[in-house]
Amino acid sequence: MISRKTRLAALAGAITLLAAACGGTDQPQNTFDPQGVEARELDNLITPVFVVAGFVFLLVNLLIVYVVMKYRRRSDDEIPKQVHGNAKLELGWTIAPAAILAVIGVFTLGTLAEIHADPGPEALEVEVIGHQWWWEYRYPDQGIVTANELHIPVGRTVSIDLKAADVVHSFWPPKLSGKVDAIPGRTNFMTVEATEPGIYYGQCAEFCGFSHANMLLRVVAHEPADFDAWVRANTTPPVDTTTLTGDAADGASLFRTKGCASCHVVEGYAAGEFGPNLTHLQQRETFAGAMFELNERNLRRWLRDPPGEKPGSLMPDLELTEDEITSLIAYLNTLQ
Ligand code: HEC
Ligand SMILES: [Cu+2]
Repeated sequence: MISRKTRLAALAGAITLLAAACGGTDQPQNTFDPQGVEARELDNLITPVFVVAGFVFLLVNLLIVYVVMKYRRRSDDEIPKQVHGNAKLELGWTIAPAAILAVIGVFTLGTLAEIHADPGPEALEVEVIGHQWWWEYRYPDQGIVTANELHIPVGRTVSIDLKAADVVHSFWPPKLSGKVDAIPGRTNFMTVEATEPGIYYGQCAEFCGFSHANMLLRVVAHEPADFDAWVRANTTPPVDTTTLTGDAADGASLFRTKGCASCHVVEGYAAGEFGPNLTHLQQRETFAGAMFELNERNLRRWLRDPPGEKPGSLMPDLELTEDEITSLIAYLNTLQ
């Protein structure tokens, strides 16, 4: 038998560990460290509600302890006082929580209205599409289609139309906003506005299959001028494949013969719509659902065996030789 004291100590230890995991503001996905307009609105609701809930929690638990101590059986033949109902008490503990919830409800509706406010004509429109297991970002006004990293300017509302290509996903950059589900066949709506430049981490927050845990995302917030530069880099005309030579030219033809072109778009060269658009691949810092840093070493490992690097990945192992991979990487390097 494990003694009662040991069990209590173990429980206390576990709770302390759990609580410690929530602390600190240096954690990249800490929802209690809001950095965006929407996240701050949510935080302004959550913090007071949490204080009230904490107070109720303490009160209820103190009362339980008090009642347990006061009315405990003191001897074997003692029968506690028998009571049946107490109208005053019962009314009290029905009305008090109802009143507290009503107040919280009013503030919740206010916050909902704030975060669902019409973003206005100045907003940047982005379509965010969840795929198993990566995020696609489309900027209809700029004509950009990219993946993994959502680039936005600071100080401007970003109006997001949220969709899903296959199953339900959930878009969640905790420091910028709450999570919103991406559901096949419908369009959900959310807004995001970063107040400081920086990289904000997030991830899919709705279990969506084998590599759900590897469906990461990044929101990169730029000063407006830097954002414009990013837009220019991602709208320059794509490489003219006919001008390539050597390994890059071999890679370009392998891109078609090995079937890459049936799953990936490279503007003007390949029109597959299944995987991420690769037209400006080199503008990204990460790939495969922001799981890997984009560099030659990681790309080589990826092309050797995608499901080996990312369990369940829907890009198959194409059994490429090392030489073919070298050529393909030379070609991918031209996708600036
Ligand atoms: C059956 C469709 C399919 C084929 C064929 C295919 N891919 Fe992919 N590719 C995908 C999918 C899906 C992903 C996203 C995988 C993930 O993140 O889980 C992907 C991801 C990638 C990425 C990372 C892009 C990013 O931004 O995340 C690169 C680079 C890539 N593929 C290159 C290639 C090359 C080169 C070939 C040909 C040798 C190829 N792919 C063949 C479907 C395919
Ligand atoms: Cu997902």
